[in-house]
Amino acid sequence: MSIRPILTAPDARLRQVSKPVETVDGELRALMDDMLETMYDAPGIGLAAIQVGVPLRVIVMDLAGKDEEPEPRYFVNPEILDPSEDMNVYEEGCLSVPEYFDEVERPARCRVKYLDYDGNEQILEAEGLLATCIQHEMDHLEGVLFIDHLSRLKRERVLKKLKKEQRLAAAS
Ligand code: K1U
Ligand code: ZN
Repeated sequence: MSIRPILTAPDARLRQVSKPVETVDGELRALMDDMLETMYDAPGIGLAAIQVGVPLRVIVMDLAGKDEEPEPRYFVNPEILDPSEDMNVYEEGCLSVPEYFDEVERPARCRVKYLDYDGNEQILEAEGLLATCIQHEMDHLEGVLFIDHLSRLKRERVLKKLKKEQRLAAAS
């Protein structure tokens, strides 16, 4: 297993639409293992494959608290079914938009159809942070970042700050 570098906005690769996985095999499981290790190291509660530069429809998540047993979740080719009409607001962050958090409104509940780590089809009823996080990660598969849900003014301010930080880091 290894920790992979996480892409940071405004890297154009984060805007790609990820492709469906054809087979859940050893190579894909190695990618999911690396993604989970990368997510734990960051640390974060979710990660989409495109955030480590791999344009495949794969997500890992773990919402267990600091003092709880790890509860890794793997989603291959996830699809959102029946998003609820009632909405929920959560202050989101993103490992590809470091050190910025803001409120995003999303459906409060949804069902998710996906393949698990072994390639078996599963359906999950999601609500609360699980629903928020899965929708945030599904956005990554479409090349969408949580800052795209904010006003243009806020988004441009965040991107300008990130570009400046990247310029300064490259010059040092
Ligand atoms: O970049 C990502 O997609 C991961 C992101 C997931 C997420 C967070 C909050 C709402 C929706 C989706 C993160 O994990 S940001 C870091 C974070 O939230 C966190 C880090 C350490 C402990 C607890 C939370
Ligand atoms: Zn994110």
